[in-house]
Formats: sequence, structure tokens, C-alpha cells
Amino acid sequence: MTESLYPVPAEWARKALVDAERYRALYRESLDDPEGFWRREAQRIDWIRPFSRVDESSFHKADFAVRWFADGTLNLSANCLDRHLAERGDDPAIIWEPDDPAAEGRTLTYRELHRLTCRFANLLKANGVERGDRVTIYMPMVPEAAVAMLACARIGAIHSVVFGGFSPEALAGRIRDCDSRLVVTADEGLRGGKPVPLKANVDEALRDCPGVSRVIMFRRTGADVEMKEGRDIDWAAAMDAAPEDCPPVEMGAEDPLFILYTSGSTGKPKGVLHSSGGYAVWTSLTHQIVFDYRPGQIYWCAADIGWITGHSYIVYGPLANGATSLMFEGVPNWPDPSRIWQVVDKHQVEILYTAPTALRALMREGDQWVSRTSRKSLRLLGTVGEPINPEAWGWYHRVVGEGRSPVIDTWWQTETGGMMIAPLPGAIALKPGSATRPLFGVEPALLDAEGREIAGPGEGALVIKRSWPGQMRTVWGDHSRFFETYFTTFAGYYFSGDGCRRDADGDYWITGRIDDVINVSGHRLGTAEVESALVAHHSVAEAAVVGMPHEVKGQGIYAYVTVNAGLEPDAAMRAELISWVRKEIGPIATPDVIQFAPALPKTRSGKIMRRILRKIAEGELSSLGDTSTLADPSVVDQLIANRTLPV
Ligand code: 6R9
Repeated sequence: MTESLYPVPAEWARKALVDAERYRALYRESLDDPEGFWRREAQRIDWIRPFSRVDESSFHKADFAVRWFADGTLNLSANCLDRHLAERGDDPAIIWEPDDPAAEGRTLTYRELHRLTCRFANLLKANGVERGDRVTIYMPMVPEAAVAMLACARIGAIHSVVFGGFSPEALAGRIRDCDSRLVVTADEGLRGGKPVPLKANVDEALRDCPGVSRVIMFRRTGADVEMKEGRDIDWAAAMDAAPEDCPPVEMGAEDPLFILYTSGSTGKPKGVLHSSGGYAVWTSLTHQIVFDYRPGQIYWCAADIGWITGHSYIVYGPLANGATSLMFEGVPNWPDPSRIWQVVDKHQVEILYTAPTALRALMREGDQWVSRTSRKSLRLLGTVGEPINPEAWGWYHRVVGEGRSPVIDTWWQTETGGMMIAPLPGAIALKPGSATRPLFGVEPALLDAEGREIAGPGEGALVIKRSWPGQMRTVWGDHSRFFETYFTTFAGYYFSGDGCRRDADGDYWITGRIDDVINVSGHRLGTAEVESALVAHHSVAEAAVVGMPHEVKGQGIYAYVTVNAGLEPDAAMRAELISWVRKEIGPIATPDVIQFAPALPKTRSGKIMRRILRKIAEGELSSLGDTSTLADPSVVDQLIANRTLPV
């Protein structure tokens, strides 16, 4: 394999917060003297009561725990807001760019964001929300979404943000799982000129959520929506009445901060729980060093706050660092494929953080959409969410950045809280497609099928050998599922679910998920989730879902469906099943292919052989492997003969 290498430019080596020598020294220290390293690094956060204990984690069954700075106390909203007021209260905290480029945006200073957060926190309290209560946030990309999150953090309530693209069913499941009593939403969202009926979705979801007694609704579009007497509250009117003074609550470092649902290889989505202290240290540290962030720079993370990237790198990390965080309501290709670069020019963005899927989609539209803009303000380009193919990397670097800006590929997960493997721009030479080196305190290893560590170059399962401050603390309501999911595949290690290669230089190359999770446009979906949506349809007897290569989305969804006896599957049923899945989960789960199959390939013990289904979906018909252990090998020929192409 030929690999191009982009050495650290001299100017970056000279000016960056961390150069190569410092990276080596600090990385060493972080592993050799973690206690000293983290004691010092944690000083970036204002503690109310200082911690005396640092890392008390163990990945072993006997004393299993993930625990950092446990006897310290703090408030994360105070770290993101109050402590900046004296020095930079009038600096912009959030710049909001609306969906419609002709509409007026907003800029909220730290002082304004603080004021709104305090008011909203009082509003939550007035509606019965207490420390430890769960609040579900189902909002469009408006600053009020961040206000709602920070207000929860201020009073010690646990927020659970649900992506605005999820269906009423998916929303209801997430509300019930964590037993939220209050939901924060908007009348409608607006994306690419189209309204998203958030309030109507909430109304529908709440038919199955008897525990919810309050809905606070922000008016984004002014649409005519139903307000349920005694339950629904208008944001603006209630905010006017809410007092402005709201002291932050003293929280333990290990008190829960938020729940975020994510898909795994089995069962329903799990509520990943993050706590306050370690998460604050981790997001603040990684945001600062990976982006080489300096106060005053305009920084844009183009994710949605419904995902972990939005939590850690639109809200908590940047605001803890006193950064100016741009929040974008729209989509990259509306009104035209030039939008991202126009926003960059309009706000003089210096750091841009986006996903490979967006880059691939824009790359297809041609360079002219990029080259008609200036982009001179850009100095660093980040990516996250899925492996970035070298073509997209090269396009980002050459066309978007005109060779001036490093492309920083960051590997991490909802579970890790923040970035884990990424090149520090002043320290590490870049390789297109490689996330390169571990950040401080991160000790990765590659394991072979027998669970043995691979030394030197090689490929295997990516695990992490010791805890780091930003690690998830538990699965909400199911601590044993936390242990079972991540620490039993390889005893004593955190298993990421990803495959990975390490080259001779020690650089890491993530190869993608090796469990039953697929990554569609950077969104994680469990194949089991899509399957259970399909079999919930009255015509479906059985379904098996696998990933397939997709030029823009990275992976697409390929579903094999067996219909009930006596039914004749046709195009109408295919369309019906597609819209059914969209209704059950949301548009991100739309199957790209539905292949009707009279039977699925099963072992004699009745297990579906997914390996074969994956190969057929990938079109790799010559490498199906051994099919002799199937109960009925002729099923495979049938499947191949009926292979279906994406519509
Ligand atoms: C932050 C986020 C996590 C999964 C992860 C992996 C994939 C994320 C990546 C990457 C290759 C990168 N992933 N970043 N793969 N290179 N730079 O995306 O969290 O939604 O939980 O997804 O995404 O497969 O395991 P999450």
C-alpha cells in the first residue's frame, strides 16, 4: 500500500500548543505517572471542592469501576459560563447561522448565554425538575438547545438529547427508558427549507409516555401547533416570568451529567451515561489540543447536538474553553452545495469539524462550488464519525484547504466522551485515512482472535487498556449490560467494536466496525434495531439486515426480508416496508435495498449466517466462504439469483 505523508509544517511545529517533543514527553508521562499528569491537567476545570483521589477505575470483574476525581465537586455549567463572565462576558459564545441564508442569524455572548441558562434553569425548577431528574431534549439546532442542556447541568438534572430526526416511536422509547417527566422541544425544526414537525412528533410520542407531565416548547417557525392545556408551556412567555438568579448546584464529579442513546450490536439502543468531572476535563483538554484552539478563534463543529459530537464539541468542550462556537441549523447542500463554504466566509471560520459523508456528498458536486468562495480564514480541518477514504481526505486538504490546513482525522465514540486517537497538528505527521496516534492517557492495543495483544504492525480488534477521564460510566438502568457489552469480549480490556490496523510507524488506521453495527452517513445503527422494526410489520416473517458499501453514506442498509406464507411480495410492499422503517426509527434508517428472500441461510442450529449475507450485499460473490455447514446450502444460490440493486 502506498501511503502519502504530510509532515508537520514548520510554522505549526513552532506555534502549536503541543509540538512533537512535547507530545512524546506528555504522552509518556500520562502513561507512566497518570496520577501526576491528571492531577495537573484537571486544573483546567474550576472545582468547588478539590479532589484528592484521581483514577479509581478497573476493567476487571472483581473490582469493576470507572471513576475519576470522585471526591471533587464542581458545576459544569459554571465552568462553561460563569467563570468566563469577568474576562470575556461580552465575547461571542454561540454564533447561530440559520437554515435560510437570507434570514437573520444570532450571536449570544457569554453573558447572554449565562442569563438565558439561569432563567431556563429556574423554569425547569418551577416545573418540578429536581437534581437527578431526567429531562428529554428534542430540539432543532438553535441556541436554545444548548441553553436547555446547560440549564440541566446547572441544577443537576440529567439531560437526554434525542436527535430531531428520530420518529415519535424512537422518541417515546427513549423517554420511557429513562423515565423523563419533562420534554423540551420546538414547534418545528427547519432543515434545507423544509419544516420538521417536532411538536407533533412529541404529541404522538407522549401518547405512550404517561409519565411526562410537562412539555416546554420553543417557537422556531411560529407554526400553528396544538398546545395541551395544563401540560404544554410556551418557552418565551414562561422565560419572561422566570427569575434571572440561579446559583449553580454543587455536583459530585461522578454525578451523572447526561444520557445519550446509541446503537449497539444487540437489543434496543442503550443509554450511555456520562458524569461531570472527568467528562469536563476530557472534552476541554481534547478540544484545546487537537484543534490547537486559542481564545478568539471562530470554531465550527458542523454536527447535530443530537449526537455525541455535538455534546462534546459544540457545547461542553468549547464553552469550557471560552471558545466561540458556531451552530448551524441547515444542511450542507441547500440552497446549493456552496453553503458550508459561504458560512465559513461569512463568519471567518478558522476551525471546521465535519464528517466524511458530508465531504463525499459535496465532492461529487464538483470543485466549482468550493472555488467560488474564499476560505482564507480556515486554518484547521477536522473530521469525525467514520473512516475517511483517502480521496475525500485529499479533496478536503487540496480543494477546501488549498493545502494550507492540516486535516485532523479524529477517532472516538459516544462511549469515549471525546476524541481518543487523532494527530495533534503541531506534533504528528498526517497520513490520509489514518487517525494516527493516541491522545494523552489513551493506551490502545490490537488483539487477535484469541485475545492476544499484537505487537508492532498488524491488524486486530481495537481495545483500550486503561480508563480515561471521559469514559462512559454505565448504561442507564443496566450496569451489568455496561460490563457485558464492553469488557467481556476481551477480559480486562475496553472493546471498541472497531477493527484497526497499526503500521510500522505506530500509526493507527481504523478499518470499521467488526460487530453488528453499521455506520450510515456517520450515524450508528444496530442491524438488530432495523430487523426488529421490519419484523414488527404484519407481513414480515423474518428479516436480516447487513451493511453494504455506499459511495456517499459510507455504508448503506441492505435488508433481506421473508414475508409471511401466502403473501406475494411486490414493489408496493417494498415501498410500504421502507416507509414503515422510517416511521419506526426515522429517516436515517431508510433501507437502501430490500431483497425478498423465501428463506435465509441458517446453520443447523438455526443461526443466520450473516457473513454470507454481507458478502452477497457487497457483491463479493466469489468469496462466500464455506457454505457446507448450512442447513440448506441451496438457499444461497437463490439469494444470489435474486440479488437486488439499490433503487
Ligand atoms: C464520535 C462518533 C462511533 C463509531 C466508531 C467508529 C466510527 C468515528 C471515526 C470512526 C474511523 C474515525 N468512527 N470516528 N471510524 N475513523 N475518525 O462518531 O461517535 O456516533 O458513537 O460512532 O464511529 O466505527 O466506533 P459514534
